[in-house]
Amino acid sequence: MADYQLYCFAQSGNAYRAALMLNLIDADWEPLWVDFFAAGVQRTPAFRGDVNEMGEAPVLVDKARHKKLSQSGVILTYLSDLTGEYQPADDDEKLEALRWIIFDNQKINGFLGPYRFLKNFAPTPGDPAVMAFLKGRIDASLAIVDKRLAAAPFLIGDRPTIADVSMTAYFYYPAEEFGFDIAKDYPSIGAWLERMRALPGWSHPYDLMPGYPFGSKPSA
Ligand SMILES: N[C@@H](CCC(=O)N[C@@H](CS)C(=O)NCC(=O)O)C(=O)O
Repeated sequence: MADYQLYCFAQSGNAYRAALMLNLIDADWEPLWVDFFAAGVQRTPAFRGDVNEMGEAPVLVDKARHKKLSQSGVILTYLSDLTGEYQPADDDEKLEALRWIIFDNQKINGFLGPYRFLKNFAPTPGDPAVMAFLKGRIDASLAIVDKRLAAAPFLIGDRPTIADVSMTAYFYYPAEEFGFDIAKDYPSIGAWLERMRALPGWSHPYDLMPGYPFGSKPSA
């Protein structure tokens, strides 16, 4: 059995953060597929009772240390503290990483995830006014990240940390799933995505996590 198990599914950018980190640190891990779309596993009493009371993926299981952790930011912090990899350099950088992880969760991928869900996966398409609101928030927040990444190769300076791993969450999914191309519209984010893609162990979300409930594997 693998050292780590990750409850996840391919379309989840939130889960991708944790899956990518496990790959980047070359961990021995296996995915446990959460059938989010067809079965709504995350809403079942069994999942909420035994896996995560919050009803969310990702959840990391560390077998040897008897830990079960949710919230991608917590999982990233745990794995980087444990291995020393992708770790902020000192206490000030730790706070800085936390600042960007929270900004990412709320303002970047916190809007991008629902936008993509409403566009592709929701039973009824998103109301145009809601989509326009979300797109406005997305653009305003992406511009902030783009400006930051125009000034430095990574979010906290010259090397990648967990803040960068977190921020990648939904950015590598195909542009058709958003209806706009983040890498093209925000060139500094685009260049940073290439730097992240070059890291040893990097893998695309659709190659890293299981489950293509809509029939075919979407092309990257
Ligand atoms: N802030 C959380 C977000 C987790 C999250 O919302 N995951 C989605 C899948 S992409 C989920 O499981 N949602 C279930 C629900 O909201 O009912 C994290 O970073 O781990």
